[in-house]
Amino acid sequence: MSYARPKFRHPNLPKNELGYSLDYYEGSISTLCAGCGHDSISAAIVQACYEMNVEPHKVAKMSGIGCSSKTPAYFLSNSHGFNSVHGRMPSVATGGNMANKDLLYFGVSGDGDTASIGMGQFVHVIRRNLNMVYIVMNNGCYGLTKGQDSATADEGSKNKAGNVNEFQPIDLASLALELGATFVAQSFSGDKTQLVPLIKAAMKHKGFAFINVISPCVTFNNNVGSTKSYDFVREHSEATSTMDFVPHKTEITANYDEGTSKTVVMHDGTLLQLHKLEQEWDPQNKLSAMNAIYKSRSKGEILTGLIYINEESKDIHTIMNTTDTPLNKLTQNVLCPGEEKLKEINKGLR
Ligand SMILES: Cc1ncc(C[n+]2csc(CCOP(=O)(O)OP(=O)(O)O)c2C)c(N)n1
Ligand code: SF4
Repeated sequence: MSYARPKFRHPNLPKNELGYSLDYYEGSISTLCAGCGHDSISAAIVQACYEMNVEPHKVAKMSGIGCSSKTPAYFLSNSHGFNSVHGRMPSVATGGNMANKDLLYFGVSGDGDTASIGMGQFVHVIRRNLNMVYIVMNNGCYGLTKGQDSATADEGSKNKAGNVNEFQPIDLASLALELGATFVAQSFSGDKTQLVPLIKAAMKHKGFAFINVISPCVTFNNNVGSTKSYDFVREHSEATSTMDFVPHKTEITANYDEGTSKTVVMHDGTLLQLHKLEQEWDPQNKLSAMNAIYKSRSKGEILTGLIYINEESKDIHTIMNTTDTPLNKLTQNVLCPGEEKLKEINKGLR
């Protein structure tokens, strides 16, 4: 069941460059549990799309199954959406993207959806560098099916029933890095200041942009002993840097000291300004990104922020040399060379 929002809005609400106010980017009223981290992530997506002047009809929201995968109903109600099968979102997104590369693909998944049933799909969508934003709303449990431990639950972490997880977790950020993801970030649902610029940068990245967001499940995994609870994450996260996202057309006025900040120029000229907390941090160095993740993990901390970016990234369409015109817009006379041409081709094969 979905609930409609009241239509009335104050006429003087601020508008973006397209003339839309923030509510134009919202979805139905959420039916998730009050306080669920996933709702904060939906709000961050709404904010990022509003501030980036995204045309909602040029967005495709893709998801699998889970509380997390329900969230596309709660943001961008004026966009396209496909709520697919558990763990199968990447292949549906790949199909959509191959047919129409002109849309902005937002994939939303859960740690169960991605790290268990969907793992095979996840690794291949990274390998292919599909041009999409892929957000995992990671709560370390299967929220929708009543809180069983997922494959990202930390070893020694306690669930609500008091059971301790004995298995090693799958670290999605380092796995994504290892598989060649060209944009890897990590954040916390309760940190909108960090999450919104990360989503904006991910939208601008040409290739697979992965954001692993720790998103506490207030109903089944917010207890003492859980490493995905609000308290634990607030006390144990360490940021790589703080960042500003500067759109292409905006004059750069921010001052920053050389040696403590780094500017990453994205393929369309937009800028990411990283204000480093760690002197040696270089988000374009994969080895240092790997090291930083391992270092944080060994201290029992969660590394947040932009962990890695490769601006030389070649997305699947560049690799496959597809036509500039999206495949779904090619007409029959372009696709079919005609009888005479076919005869000629066939002759050459005899
Ligand atoms: C093929 C299939 N297997 C199992 C299920 C049952 N199921 C529904 S959601 C879910 C896990 C959800 O966990 P997660 O992806 O972490 O999302 P969350 O609900 O925690 O946001 C499972 C196992 C299903 N719907 N389909
Ligand atoms: S069960 Fe957990 S993940 Fe699902 S809506 Fe409730 S708080 Fe969120």
